[in-house]
Amino acid sequence: MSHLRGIFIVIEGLDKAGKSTQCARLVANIRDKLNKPVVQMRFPDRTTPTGKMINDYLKGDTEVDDHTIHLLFSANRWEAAPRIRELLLNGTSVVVDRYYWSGIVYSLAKERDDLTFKWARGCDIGLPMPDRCFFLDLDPTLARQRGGGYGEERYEKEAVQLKVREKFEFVFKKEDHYHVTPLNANMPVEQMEKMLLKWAESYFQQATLSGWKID
Ligand code: T5A
Ligand code: NA
Repeated sequence: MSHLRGIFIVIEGLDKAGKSTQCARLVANIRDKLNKPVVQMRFPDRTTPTGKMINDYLKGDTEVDDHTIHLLFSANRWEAAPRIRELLLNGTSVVVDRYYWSGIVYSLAKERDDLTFKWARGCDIGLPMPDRCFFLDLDPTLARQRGGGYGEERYEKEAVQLKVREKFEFVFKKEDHYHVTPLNANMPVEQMEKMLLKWAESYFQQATLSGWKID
């Protein structure tokens, strides 16, 4: 029996851009309004062994070499890759909170000559590619004011966030731009939610029309 495969959506952005809020709403809408099976995932997934090491690093409880932590973030995605592939092939859509673009830009923001784009991109080559990545773009001075301000985690500082935003721009220009739709995240939650739902709806329609099947 053949069926349509699931769609793979990534939500990217700076800290506090509204990614988790929108992922949860999009997943609920795909499930309840579009009646499609869907699963939500996030990176880093702090529950796995690599995720626990990442969590300790982000909390500032441990120091980890810059290349090593980059590889751990990447490994954290590779661990989940077989499941993502399997879900999509079985017709379940997957909505992911952060993906390899975050991996690249937070490492490039460290501005080390020996941590290049090519190196940072390399270890994620071969991961399942999303059908679409929405980049929630928000000025860090506005992001900072959301939800009671930045927390205590390693990158939650305005200077770091400004650098990260610059790197997102650089990376989206460099490659994969056709996979990425930048959205101005300085809008009410419900408005952004509607936009993302509309996109998902039209994508499912297109997939059905073009008979986007997997045996
Ligand atoms: N990292 C991650 C790497 O270095 N390498 C990698 O490979 C990866 C994957 C992980 C950290 O690790 C780094 C990046 C990060 O620094 P995380 O667990 O993903 O961090 O946490 P954050 O992304 O920092 O999560 P946040 O919760 O801070 O940001 P979100 O998810 O973008 O924002 P959200 O939805 O939780 O909303 C934040 C606040 O704003 C409000 C919400 O109610 C909440 O209070 N809000 C809005 N307010 C006004 N208008 C809107 N439209 C709003 N939307 C949400
Ligand atoms: Na989040």
